[in-house]
Amino acid sequence: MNKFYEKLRNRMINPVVLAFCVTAVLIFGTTNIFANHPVFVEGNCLGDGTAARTIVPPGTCGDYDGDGRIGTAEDTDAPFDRVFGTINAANSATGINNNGTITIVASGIFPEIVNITGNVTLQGAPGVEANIDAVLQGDPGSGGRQNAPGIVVNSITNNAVVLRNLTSKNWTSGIRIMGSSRVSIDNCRLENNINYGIEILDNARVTISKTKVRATGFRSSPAGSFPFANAPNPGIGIEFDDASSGSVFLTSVSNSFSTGISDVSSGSVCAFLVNVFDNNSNLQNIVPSSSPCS
Ligand SMILES: [Ca+2]
Ligand SMILES: [Ca+2]
Repeated sequence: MNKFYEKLRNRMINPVVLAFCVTAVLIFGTTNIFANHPVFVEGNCLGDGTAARTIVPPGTCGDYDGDGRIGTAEDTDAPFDRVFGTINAANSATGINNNGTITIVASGIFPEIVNITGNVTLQGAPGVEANIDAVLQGDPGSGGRQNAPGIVVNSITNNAVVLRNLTSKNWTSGIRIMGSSRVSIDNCRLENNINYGIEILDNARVTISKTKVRATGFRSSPAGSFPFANAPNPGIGIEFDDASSGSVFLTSVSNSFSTGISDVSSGSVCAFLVNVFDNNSNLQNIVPSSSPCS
């Protein structure tokens, strides 16, 4: 009889082992399952301050899924609901894990430095104002953010990054692209960035289309007022540097402190149907093509 119970006990799963297995599945299994799946990011309909980015009455403008949470509260309630309140949480291991599509589904100001290192599409849904802005009213971090670039892409050759229907403003560079990144910037707006609207470095290849770059090098802020007290460095709308290459199509660059579109790279840069006005000067080393870039 005792031997019977001993055999039975040996065939039962040790409760400690069982608990470990369940925990491992919860931690590792679900994370893997949800990587590379599309996720949504809620805004707060451009409301002011930081207070309205946590718990809100359900149905508050921006609360896309109606659970009464936006901002960081939406990041932490149940990460696997695929709805987030910040871009960085959406891009983290509990979101797409730098591999997939992030769609911003409610208008908002996102005071976040966004680092993209994988195969990522970051986009505002049609009609949504997705404003990645160093400045958030009432947030003491605004001063520090204004001394940093906003969207930084540093990816590899075989990844394709898409930035679509976004605004990036009040940074040192609105968008900085590095490494061997392959990036498409479509229908974006860059405003009041001090050094560059779009800065393209290293071996990156970038297609810019239907994009507007405004007032690069002009801003009054705690980080310094430009260009009066602190000259921008250099205040160029779009620049291709190092060995980068790319094309600029149906794009407008105006009111830059320095050059509108500059090519100082060793790679090839083509511009077709560009509108440059009120820059100093409008174009450097670029002769607009009379036919589509190929
Ligand atoms: Ca919500
Ligand atoms: Ca959530």
